[in-house]
Amino acid sequence: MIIRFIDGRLIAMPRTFLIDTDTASDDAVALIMALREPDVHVAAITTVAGNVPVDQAARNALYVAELCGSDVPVFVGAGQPLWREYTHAQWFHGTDGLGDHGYPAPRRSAEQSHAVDAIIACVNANPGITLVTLGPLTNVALALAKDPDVAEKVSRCVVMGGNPCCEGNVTPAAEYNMWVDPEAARMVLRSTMPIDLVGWHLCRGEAALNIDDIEHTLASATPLARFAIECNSTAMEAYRIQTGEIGISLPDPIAMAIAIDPSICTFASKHFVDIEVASDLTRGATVVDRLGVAPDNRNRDVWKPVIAGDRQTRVCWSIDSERWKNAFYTAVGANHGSRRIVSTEN
Ligand SMILES: [Ca+2]
Repeated sequence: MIIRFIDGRLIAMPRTFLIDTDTASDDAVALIMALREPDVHVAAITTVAGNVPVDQAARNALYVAELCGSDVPVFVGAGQPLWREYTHAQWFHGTDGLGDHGYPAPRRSAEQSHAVDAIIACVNANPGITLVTLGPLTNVALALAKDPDVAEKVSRCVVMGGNPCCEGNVTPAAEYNMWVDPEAARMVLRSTMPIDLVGWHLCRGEAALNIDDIEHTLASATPLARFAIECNSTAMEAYRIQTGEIGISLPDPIAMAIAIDPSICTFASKHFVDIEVASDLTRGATVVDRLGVAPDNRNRDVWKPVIAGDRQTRVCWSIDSERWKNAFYTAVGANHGSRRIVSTEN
């Protein structure tokens, strides 16, 4: 909540969010969290090719908005990465990105404007806005290229993406959002926007919804609770095959929870961060200067473009899983009694 002094009175106003998404199953839950949060006004949703093709992403975003009773405008953006061949992740989320349960077409259509122009217009109309990115960074990179002043008008950019100092999920070296369009990711991370990086490592282990959490969610029997679990059915099985962990891993909702309540991130630190674009082996890898050696003489030339801006990325290393899950339960109407997390580790 933002407190403004208007006409001699203190007025509490919701914060304004702009969400860029490749709307698949975990994005859908993240959108529910933002659209259902009383302290947040979602000014626009922009869609990008990623987990699913961009038109499917827009359709899914419109459907989720409809479930939430929201008429937020949805814009269609880039249909492919800046230079790379597009690679979807329908193997993880289902052909429609929502587990292929035959959800009906949304009643509304996407807006006519391109998402890149919508980002520029929305940021200029709402200086100080919070930008939350849940997919490849193609749209945001294009917006920054077209209007560099956008960077200075965003007060906080929460990026779901990357694998800081850990394994990747789509290659051994990289997380999907960074890997799909590494050049765009590099452009955004090298911009002057204040970035909070929420990597995929934060959605694993006890942060994933386990069987008890899923049953707790379904017990509430709200349409949003059922949808949130159901649309992630394919993703749950893909996650089991990928990691051996049984549960629903929700990277985008965790990023959204941190965007809404920064204190859900329990430990973060600022570093120079760059994305690998040259190597086939490590394409899209998130390189974090965790020990602060980038400015040293032996590294300075390679890191010069990153260091030159003197803008460091705030990397989130850990979260409060109990509070994140309770934020999720509240958003989908399943908060019938707060739950304590019981570790399933031996
Ligand atoms: Ca996503």
